[in-house]
Amino acid sequence: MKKKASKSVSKISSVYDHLKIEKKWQADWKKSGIYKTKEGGKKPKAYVLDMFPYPSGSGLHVGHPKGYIATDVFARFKRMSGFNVLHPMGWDAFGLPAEEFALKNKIHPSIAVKTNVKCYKDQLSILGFCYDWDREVNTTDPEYYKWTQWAFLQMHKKGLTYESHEPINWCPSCKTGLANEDLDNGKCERCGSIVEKKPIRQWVIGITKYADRLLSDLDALDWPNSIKESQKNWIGRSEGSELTFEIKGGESVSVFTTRPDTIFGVTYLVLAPEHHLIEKIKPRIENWDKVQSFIKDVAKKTQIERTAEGKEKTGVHLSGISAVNPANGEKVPVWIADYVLADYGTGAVMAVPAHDERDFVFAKKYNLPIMAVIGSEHVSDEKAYTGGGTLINSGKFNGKDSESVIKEITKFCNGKLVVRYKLRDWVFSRQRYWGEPIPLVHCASCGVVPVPEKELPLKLPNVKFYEPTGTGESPLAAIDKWVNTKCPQCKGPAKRETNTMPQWAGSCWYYLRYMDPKNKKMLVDPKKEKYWSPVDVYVGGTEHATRHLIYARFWHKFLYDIGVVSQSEPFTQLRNQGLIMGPDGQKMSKRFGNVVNPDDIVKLYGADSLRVYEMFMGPFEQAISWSTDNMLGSRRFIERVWRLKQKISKDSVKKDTEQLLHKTIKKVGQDIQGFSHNTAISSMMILLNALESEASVDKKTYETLLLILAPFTPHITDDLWSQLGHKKSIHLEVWPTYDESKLISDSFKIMIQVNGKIRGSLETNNPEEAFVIKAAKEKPEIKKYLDGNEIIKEIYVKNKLVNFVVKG
Ligand code: ANZ
Ligand code: ZN
Repeated sequence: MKKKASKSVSKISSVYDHLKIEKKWQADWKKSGIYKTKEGGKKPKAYVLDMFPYPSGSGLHVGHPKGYIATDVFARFKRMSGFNVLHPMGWDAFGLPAEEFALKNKIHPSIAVKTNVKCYKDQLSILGFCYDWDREVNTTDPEYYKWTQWAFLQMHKKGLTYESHEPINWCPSCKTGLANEDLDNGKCERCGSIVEKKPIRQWVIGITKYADRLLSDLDALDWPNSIKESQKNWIGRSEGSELTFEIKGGESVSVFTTRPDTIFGVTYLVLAPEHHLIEKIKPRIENWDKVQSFIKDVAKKTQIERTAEGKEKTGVHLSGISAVNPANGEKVPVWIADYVLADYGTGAVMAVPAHDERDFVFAKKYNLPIMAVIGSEHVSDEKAYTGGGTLINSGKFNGKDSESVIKEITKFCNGKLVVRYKLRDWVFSRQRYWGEPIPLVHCASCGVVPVPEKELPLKLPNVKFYEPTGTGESPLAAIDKWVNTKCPQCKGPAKRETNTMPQWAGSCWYYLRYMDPKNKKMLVDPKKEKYWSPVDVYVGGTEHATRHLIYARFWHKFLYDIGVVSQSEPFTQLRNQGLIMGPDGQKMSKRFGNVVNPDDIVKLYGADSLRVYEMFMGPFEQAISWSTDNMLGSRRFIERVWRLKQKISKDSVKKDTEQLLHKTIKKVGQDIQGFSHNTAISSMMILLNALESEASVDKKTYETLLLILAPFTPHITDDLWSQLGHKKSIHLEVWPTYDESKLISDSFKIMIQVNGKIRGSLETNNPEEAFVIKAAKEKPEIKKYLDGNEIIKEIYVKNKLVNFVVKG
């Protein structure tokens, strides 16, 4: 990469010295503090937020700053447009990757985080961002996580948390819990052993209590539809019925179904392999050995492996067990299968192979009967018919419409209508060192007791050893001095909770802390919160479509319920940047050796060129490959702006050029507002062409070009601005206004003749022949001459005249 870049550097001229200029202006901005933000004043506010990065050991590649550049342009535009702008940055630095990095390199995670943050900050500063660094936050700073812990305690007090034995991925040979990301096809990434599920005591947050609000409040948000859809699917609200099937021999089992109308088509029942009924009926299962080994096999599979479309579904018949269909009293066989999940619905399914795809495939594979109960015209041997229609083979419901009988059939079967969610409660603990300690104490006589608020932050003990314990417990469990404490209530001996919070915790509310980063008394001062909320634009990658954006919305709603924040949603508008792929079209990654480092690019071509290029590459949301050659185009554009200064004289530009200038001011403003930065740049390129074709350019026009370019190329524009004699930074100037009257004047008047005589005229700004002829014909004063006559010829003189030659 380096070699290639230095070869193309010869192609750039030394029209201007980007290294010198960029350094100078960055130092200048820092010294004068022009990007510092205060609340208050008469200006409207704009809160422009990036998803804060996780500072990894490998630093930034050119793909990372794409979103940061876009928000920087946006923030600068808003500032120039008279807004009081909050545009902060910080670090999401707890979590497994930092801990693993530290273990591998034998440095303490707190040291590694410090080094990585410094490296990230250096990389960001050379790009010329207008962050207010006085508001920087770091989730691993005790002064920050104090409030993460505080919020958790409030949830605990409101009864929103509970302890539960939740399974973790467990590698029996490494003796460690593994995140889903550490699994390689169900095996341990490190040693290749098959990973087991091991139940472990954990803290869980009852986020499902917020499912309905998380869903319904999505409607009012200005977010990409695809993200809203992902959230809807993640929450997964389903209306359906719970129906009960008797099991011969005494027990019963409930199923959740969205299609009670198909109950007469049930040909078997399926339980999740983990279903609690199995233990009870075990003595009556005639093929127990086979069943047992199947259950063991399924336990090794991940949820995705079990349910993914196209994955082969497997199951085992429970010999000797049968159930009774509540609708018609018929006996149906009972199976267990991997495609039925224990933690959705009731963990049991009534299978209707004629009308459900998964059941159909399964029935075909195991030769189970298929019974159609909807619309004889839909019956097929090839696949399930999953739509609605007229019921058949359904007893007294025959002939009725399937949709309309849902309530009636549910009642007929003694079932009930229910709402189910796919969203699960949030397992809010990790058995790791590098996370926020959960501020709870276990006391033999008082039970679970919260750490008093005045003792927060409960700091992570600073220790040398934080390797996994081998028991599945957190490394904190092995630190006796830390674990053994006094019960805050009875003062007797007690033990600290040793689970830590998950990586997602700190990012749930950081945007609130930027509003008031140094407050020692509160998470955020209500006055400041009211002033800045909500975040007006939030920008980041689509990988956060669900987890982060669900957890943060939940956390925010909780804070809203306890009166900490004033609005029920945190992020009004969301925009996602598309990835920048490597020059080879693959995802940029060390593994593919296609990583382009922004430091190299900035050194060779300048931050301003990089910024223009990344914004010009294509639509913001689109993924696109990096090309250093194309980047040179952006560099040349900037150089041309630099050179244009030599053309400044007293003579003003031509009228068309002036019109184009006003059009461009309007378009660039609108485009930045709409995150269409690429089209904003292309319209400035068109303007630049026009200015270059002028014999000379007046100072005012040149300055206007600099002003609208300033958000994109902050260094060179500030430099040229000061060269023109201005004392104040261009970034404190006001966004230029355009003259609406100058825009309308592009319309022209076209005379309309019939047989050479003027009969009317047309005012338009569309010069196209087909449009003009049609519009002319439709004018009533012309129509009366044309009606009933044959038009022999239509003559159009562009922008001037139309003549209809008619016979008669
Ligand atoms: C019978 C039926 C007939 C179904 C039919 C569908 C079509 P959603 O929309 O995702 O909520 N189901 C229920 N619990 C399940 C579990 N634990 N694991 C796997 N599948 C489960 O899906 C609800 C449908 O998914 C339910 O409706 C059930 O199959 C299945 F023509 O019941 B249905
Ligand atoms: Zn106690």
